[in-house]
Amino acid sequence: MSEINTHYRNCNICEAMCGLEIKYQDNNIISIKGDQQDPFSKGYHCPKAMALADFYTDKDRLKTPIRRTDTGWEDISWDEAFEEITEKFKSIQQQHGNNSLAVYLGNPNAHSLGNSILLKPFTKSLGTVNRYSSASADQLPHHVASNFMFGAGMLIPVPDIDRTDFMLIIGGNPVVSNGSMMTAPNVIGRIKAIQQRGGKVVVVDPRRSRTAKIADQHLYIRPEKDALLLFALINRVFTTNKVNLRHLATKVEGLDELALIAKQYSAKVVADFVGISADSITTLADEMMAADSAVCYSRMGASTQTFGGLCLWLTNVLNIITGNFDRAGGAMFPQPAFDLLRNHTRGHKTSFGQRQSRVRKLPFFNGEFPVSTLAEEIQTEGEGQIKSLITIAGNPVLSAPSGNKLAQAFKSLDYMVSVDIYLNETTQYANIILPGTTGVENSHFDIFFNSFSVRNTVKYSAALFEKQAEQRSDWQILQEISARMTNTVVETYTPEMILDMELKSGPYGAQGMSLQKLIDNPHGIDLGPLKPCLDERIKTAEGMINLLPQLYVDDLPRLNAIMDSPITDPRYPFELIGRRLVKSHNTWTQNSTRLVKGKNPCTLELHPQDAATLGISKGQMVKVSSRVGEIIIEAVVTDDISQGVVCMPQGWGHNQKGTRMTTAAKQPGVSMNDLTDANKVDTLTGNAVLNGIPVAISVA
Ligand SMILES: Nc1nc2c(c(=O)[nH]1)N[C@H]1C(S)=C(S)[C@@H](COP(=O)(O)OP(=O)(O)OC[C@H]3O[C@@H](n4cnc5c(=O)[nH]c(N)nc54)[C@H](O)[C@@H]3O)O[C@H]1N2
Ligand SMILES: Nc1nc2c(c(=O)[nH]1)N[C@H]1C(S)=C(S)[C@@H](COP(=O)(O)OP(=O)(O)OC[C@H]3O[C@@H](n4cnc5c(=O)[nH]c(N)nc54)[C@H](O)[C@@H]3O)O[C@H]1N2
Ligand code: SF4
Ligand SMILES: [Mo]
Repeated sequence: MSEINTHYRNCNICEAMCGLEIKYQDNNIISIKGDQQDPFSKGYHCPKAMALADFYTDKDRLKTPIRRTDTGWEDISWDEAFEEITEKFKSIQQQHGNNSLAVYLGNPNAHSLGNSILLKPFTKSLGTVNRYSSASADQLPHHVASNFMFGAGMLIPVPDIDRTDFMLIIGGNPVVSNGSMMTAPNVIGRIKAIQQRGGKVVVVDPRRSRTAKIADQHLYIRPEKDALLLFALINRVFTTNKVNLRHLATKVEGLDELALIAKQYSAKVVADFVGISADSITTLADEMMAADSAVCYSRMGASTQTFGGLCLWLTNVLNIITGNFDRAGGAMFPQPAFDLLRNHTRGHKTSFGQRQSRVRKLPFFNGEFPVSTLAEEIQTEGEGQIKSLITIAGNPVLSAPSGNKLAQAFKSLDYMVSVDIYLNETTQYANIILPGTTGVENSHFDIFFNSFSVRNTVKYSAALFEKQAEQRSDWQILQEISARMTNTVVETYTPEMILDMELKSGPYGAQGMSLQKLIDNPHGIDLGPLKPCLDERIKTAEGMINLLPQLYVDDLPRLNAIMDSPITDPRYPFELIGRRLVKSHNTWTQNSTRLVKGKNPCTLELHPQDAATLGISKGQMVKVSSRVGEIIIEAVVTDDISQGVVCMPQGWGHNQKGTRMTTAAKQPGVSMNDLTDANKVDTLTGNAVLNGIPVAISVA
């Protein structure tokens, strides 16, 4: 046996970019700890990091291509797999047109250096416009707001959590999720630091989440009413004449028109709908305005709902008009070493709505159609119908709304391929599964999450273990398919070559930034706190912030309609919201033995009064039904949840026969997305609605 060695890398599971110190001997991981010398995470990590060792050794993980046959799955060679796949894709495209081939991209792509770089040329080589991803079941409204207000969808303002004096968190639970569209390792420590320096943290959520529990104040809100709350806060800024644009006074368009619109939404007018008293709303606005610096941060609960588009626009507006934009302690733009906007010119024409989805006419944006439309695009006959599909690192049968319907749609495809490490709820419908390398077998660099980071930092991690002879990386798989689809030779560039070029041409290139520099600094390099940089970063034609893009104005009648006549279907009197769990990541980490043990965490929380009315007690099995489906789940009675609202975890439902995730199957849970409804979307952005789902509850 050889000696024990130490390897440093960033964890690639969630957005927090925690630095890890891994002790290993030969090909065995001995321990995984937080890297104390990582300048950003400083030793912090969560329990999921340890699962990197489990994914590496997982016996269920696929290492070679497999093909579905009438009698089960068979191993096939890479060459045979590539040959069959490209022959099928080409012949289906020849018969039904290029767009009959679709691509679905899941969340781990954003956590992979190779995929982040290769996916663009890959999808181009397929010659189809039909691209879908988990982004439209997630953060799409953030990108739409940035696109219309700042001129680029990837120009995301991030809360300067380390310097703010007042943080308003709407629909986010960063203590559990470790932050999202806000890369901040040890977010719990950073929140506590706000309090220690005399600041205040307020959480707006229909549930007393773990973040709400450590906050200074928690306001229970009715699901999907955040746009009204945000308007009322903005209204208060205008009616008290406290608009304070600071250095942005000459950089903002649409202020007067916005004031007129906001007039309609006083705290008094919205209070009953929102479920928060008018006094509490005006006090919240006054406290935010009085703080030396403040920031409003809205996340999943605000984005994956019927008014996600409006919520993310209004969040930016609130930060701007209270003087908390592009300023320390407010919302700021990161300046990443790998700058996704390097070649993005000012006044770049937006792709939003350039096309519309074929069946439901939902907007195309950033090269994608909303995932809520995928099932109908497969199942609705006619010109442009999807006939074949490739999924890459995604599990939409469990992660997309109306997951059941999507499974039916996948069954009806002429041909399907999945690039994935597991035979799971989605990939079981593929004709061929191509397994990439994962986790510690891959080199790593966070292209996306450095762009959403609360501090400018940069780090590269080499692969810890060589892949085995029969294995291929995801990016190599993509390169091979591209070459065969276009009848060209396989490209010879590697993700590292592109990374090095980008680092050298990026904002720190002149100071010697390069891949070699990062290899020489395995703990990462701190590039300092966020700096005001609006003039440098903004991509609108004239360099102005557009406070009032027309598409939001056009969407207001939809918001007003809920005040005129709140739509409630008496058959479904409860509203279902989701939750994330500390020890699971979306749908795919549940095969780790150390993450899935102990009590079944897939339970339905309901308020004691609702439980009493329905005759439900703790531990009882209940039936939850929605317009699209029903599930049976164990009840937990708790006043953490608002009356009339129920809550269950997302990412579960590993109970399907055709899958091969043996650990996950021992504690399968049920899928929340058998209840969510693909027909219920934020029609402005096309984003999925995953919260506020009307449901009925009864004893099972
Ligand atoms: N009801 C409800 N639904 C939700 C949410 C919610 O809050 N509530 N959240 C939404 C959000 S925010 C997201 S991001 C989406 C996620 O939606 P998806 O991305 O579709 O789901 P994941 O569970 O992330 O699926 C990851 C897939 O990638 C595979 N995988 C893991 N690592 C690798 C790898 O290195 N290479 C390859 N090729 N495959 C790999 C896994 O086996 C799995 O099949 O779910 C959304 N769905
Ligand atoms: N442990 C763990 N960490 C994760 C993940 C995971 O699966 N597990 N997934 C990762 C991914 S892909 C993402 S995108 C991020 C998401 O990160 P977050 O957005 O921080 O995570 P969520 O738990 O979805 O938080 C949403 C919150 O919104 C609340 N909510 C629901 N409906 C409403 C509403 O109508 N209004 C308001 N105001 N609040 C509402 C919910 O109660 C919940 O507390 O987490 C990432 N981190
Ligand atoms: S918080 Fe996220 S990045 Fe950090 S160790 Fe946990 S899963 Fe990994
Ligand atoms: Mo996500």
